[in-house]
Amino acid sequence: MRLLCLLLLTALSWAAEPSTAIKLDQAGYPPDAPKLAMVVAEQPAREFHLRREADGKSVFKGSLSEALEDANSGDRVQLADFSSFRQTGRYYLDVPGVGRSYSFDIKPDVYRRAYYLAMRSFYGQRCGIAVNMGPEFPQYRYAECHREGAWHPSSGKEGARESKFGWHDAGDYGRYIVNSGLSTGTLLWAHELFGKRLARIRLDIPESGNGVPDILNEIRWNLEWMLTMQDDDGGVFHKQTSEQFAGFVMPEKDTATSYVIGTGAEPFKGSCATGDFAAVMAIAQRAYAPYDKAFAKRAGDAAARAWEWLTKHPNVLFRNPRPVGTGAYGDFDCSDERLWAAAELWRSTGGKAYHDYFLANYQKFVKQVRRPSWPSVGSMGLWTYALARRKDANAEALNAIRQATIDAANAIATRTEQNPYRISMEPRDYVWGSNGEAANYSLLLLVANQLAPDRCYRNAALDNLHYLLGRNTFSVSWVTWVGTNWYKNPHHRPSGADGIAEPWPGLLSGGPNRGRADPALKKLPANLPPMKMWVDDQESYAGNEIAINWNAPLVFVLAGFLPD
Ligand code: 9MR
Ligand code: 9MR
Ligand code: ZN
Repeated sequence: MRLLCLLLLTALSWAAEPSTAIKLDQAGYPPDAPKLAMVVAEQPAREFHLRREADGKSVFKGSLSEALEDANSGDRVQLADFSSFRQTGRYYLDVPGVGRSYSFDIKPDVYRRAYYLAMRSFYGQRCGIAVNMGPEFPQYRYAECHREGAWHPSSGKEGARESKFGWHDAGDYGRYIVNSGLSTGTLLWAHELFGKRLARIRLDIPESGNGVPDILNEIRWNLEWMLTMQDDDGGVFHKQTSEQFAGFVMPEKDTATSYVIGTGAEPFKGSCATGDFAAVMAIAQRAYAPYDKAFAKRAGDAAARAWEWLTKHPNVLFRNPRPVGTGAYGDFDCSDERLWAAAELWRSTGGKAYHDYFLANYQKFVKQVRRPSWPSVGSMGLWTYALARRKDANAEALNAIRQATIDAANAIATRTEQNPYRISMEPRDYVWGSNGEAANYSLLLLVANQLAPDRCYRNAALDNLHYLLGRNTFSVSWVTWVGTNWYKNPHHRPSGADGIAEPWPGLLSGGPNRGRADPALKKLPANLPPMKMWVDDQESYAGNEIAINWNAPLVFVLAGFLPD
């Protein structure tokens, strides 16, 4: 009898191991949102059950769609649609002949935990201060790092120099203004657009409880570093890193000098860095005004001085000076950074020179509205102009921006609805950091939703989030500690060097990279479809590194789907 019970129990789906053939958001779904899962099986399956995790009871039953060929992954995908089921709880899908899925939640604040971890991961990137992730993540800590700073010969100066503040860029310990700029700007925008709901969320960082929203407390750490990178003449140095990448050691064990690195020739500062800096400091000026007037003024003054420098040096490009081998973030065109700076400065101050510059230069960018990325921030400039809702705005410019954004969002939303995995990604989008591209598609859609509210934009934005949290060919959650089957081996020095098996929390993997630009990816079969070009291997810096410019749009999107 006992044996019989045991046999019966194991035959029940809730006792079985989850199958990666069923792909869904492992965090889950908000009750009022569409709810789709994907099934990729050798033999097409016919039906599915939604079952309560607690007792395996079927609460919803549906038919699977016919199988669709997916160009991104090469998978044959069937859809399980349980959108009409709205009851809060914890569930799994059971597909007869295939297996059961990972468990997931349906609830209004289903992304709250993911937001907390993803935003708090910036604290785990802090440079120049001891970091301790606290009782929930014991041993996840390091001592004050990279305090030995100096001017690199390429900066036109010499000698020692203070080194403090900022976030480590990624899996490496460099700090790069260009990438910091878009990342910090994106987070500041999350505060501006969704700040009411975010202000209540305590991030358990050293400043928590000081009366300032924690998202602003965390961002301040990086702003303080960016401010140290501005020269007396207003220009901003491109980056601060060691000459070469460190080995896989903890931050405090990387004792190489942290150099302020310049272009190697007059004027030593770079225009893209200075433009990003001006834009971000202009946002900071308005974001911090209610909390710290002196800091808001400091940021605003720094932005204005950076702008002045930019008018004299509009296109000084940065390339790594010899013998520097760290990240280059070498942009070819700084006119988009300058447009963004003009728009943010105008939005914060109403200054006529900024407005004139914007109006004389925005049209080129209206023709190419696109998701932002570190070398391409023109749309940020357009959108902030439209989101400013200032009385002195030019009606023609507003209409053009609005219409171009709606056109872009319509095309993306339509494409997303037709994609078997319900993602905005096209095969060519699987570049280095493709998961950041997916998140930035959602950012575009959520901004469009601000300018012209439309359910389709929100749904498509949410679809890309589902992809990142498990609804993909690997059934992997690309955010550490979120969902069940999250990836384990990011190219992230603290995760690799701390002696703890599990990686640091809240980190988004760079994602599939069709360019196979690292040794681990090169070991994969060459003809894999782009979505399959990924491996959970620490050696894979082109597919499985983490970076602040990928986590920032993730935070933005998660914030967009938190309840008010
Ligand atoms: O760790 C580095 C990572 O942050 C960069 O994105 C990547 C590409 O620039 O380079 C990584 O460093 C590798 C170096 O380029 C080559 N030798 C191995 C290093 C660590 O894997
Ligand atoms: O995100 C960057 C990607 O767009 C580039 O193709 C790649 C190679 O230049 O560099 C990426 O940025 C890395 C930076 O150079 C160094 N820190 C880690 C970044 C993420 O891999
Ligand atoms: Zn550091």
